[in-house]
Amino acid sequence: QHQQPDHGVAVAPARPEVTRPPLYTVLLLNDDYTPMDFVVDVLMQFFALDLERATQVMLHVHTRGRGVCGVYTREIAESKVAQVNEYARLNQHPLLCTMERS
Ligand code: TYC
Repeated sequence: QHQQPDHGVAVAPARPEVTRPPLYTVLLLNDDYTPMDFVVDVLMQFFALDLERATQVMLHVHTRGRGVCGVYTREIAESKVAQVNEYARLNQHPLLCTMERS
């Protein structure tokens, strides 16, 4: 069997190694004024939840104060937060979306 020559260069062990980017949790915060159906609409439109899951998340936020919309890499999370907050402002609702390092 043919052998590769050993050039004596130190190499990393041949172990399949991946690096994963930091993840960020995107959250919705509760408020007293944003209509429930608007929040459900946001969760369906921007986070691809179906009606049932969007309703569950909305009710969780309503009762617990905050809730998870999804987990993304930094740029995607930043984009979701900006889009949701802009959409809420445009519709004159005080709804707040935020993110934190997972
Ligand atoms: N608390 C709001 C209401 O009673 C509903 C609501 C739910 C608002 C979730 C914001 O992120 C929110 N109309």
